[in-house]
Amino acid sequence: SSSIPLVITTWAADGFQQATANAFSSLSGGRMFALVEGLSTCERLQCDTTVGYGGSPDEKGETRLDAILIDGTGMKMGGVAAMRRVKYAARVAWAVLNYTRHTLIVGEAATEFAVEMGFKEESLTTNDSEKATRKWRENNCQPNFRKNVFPDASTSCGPYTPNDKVKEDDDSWTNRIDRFNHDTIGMVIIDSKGEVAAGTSTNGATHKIPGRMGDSASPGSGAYAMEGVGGAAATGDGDIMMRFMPSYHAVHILSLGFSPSEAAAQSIQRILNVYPRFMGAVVVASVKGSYGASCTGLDTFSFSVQSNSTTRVETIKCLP
Ligand code: SD4
Repeated sequence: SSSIPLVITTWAADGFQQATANAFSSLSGGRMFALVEGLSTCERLQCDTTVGYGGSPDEKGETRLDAILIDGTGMKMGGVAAMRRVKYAARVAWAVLNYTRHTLIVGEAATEFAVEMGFKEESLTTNDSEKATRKWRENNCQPNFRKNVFPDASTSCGPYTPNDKVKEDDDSWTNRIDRFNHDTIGMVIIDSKGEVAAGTSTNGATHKIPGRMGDSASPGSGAYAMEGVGGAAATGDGDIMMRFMPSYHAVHILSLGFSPSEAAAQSIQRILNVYPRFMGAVVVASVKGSYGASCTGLDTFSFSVQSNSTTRVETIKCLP
């Protein structure tokens, strides 16, 4: 089916469906407002614990947030990365987009900017994220994003013993990280005039090195939107995916006249050619309201989509 307006969102757990529904019902406030409402729904609900506060603690046990908003019309963009101590990353991204001439603000300074803009500063740590950090330290800090054996002053682990299940020459998450613990919200919106917006929000990768920025806040990687063409958003192994700008790539393929599903598949395949075991998915929508997705590293991938009064879930088989 293809009709507009349309909202398509990575993943399909309840929170992601609610985010889709909230975005759709907020469209009267404009596509960018709808996008922020959608993404911040997941931040509030801590969708699958991988969006918003209290999820994916870094090596120090702290949660940091990445988010971006892109308006295909006029190519407006705003985002934050590795932002500490502020819960609503998509709303801070909105402030970057609307109240600055910048595109991305990162780290500690993103927190300062947010506070200046009136956002509340608070800890993002929860009992659950503390427990995850404690368990990780008890497990000799495995899985670990550090490749070589060297003292890690930032944790109590000291020099760590590489997990022998880990193939040290493989950069992908597949061997290191719980496959299901990475469910960034990525959303593409086509409004009733066929204008496109896309964005993401995530707390990134569990036990990452503090300050690691993933794909989600990176233009062209986590999301992309092109006026008159469509938009895309990605989820998965961000450290790998951001090397390929999969959202930009998918939208580019779409602009050549391929279908959204074909554009998504080509984008995923290009990464697979280099990293045959990465985990990731891309959702794509055209300004006409056709949509599709592609994935790898999982058997199937489910996404949420809405173009009439009900939010539906679709499931696709992933590329081998
Ligand atoms: C990241 N891409 O920070 C995010 C995580 C993710 O689904 O998408 N999870 O690497």
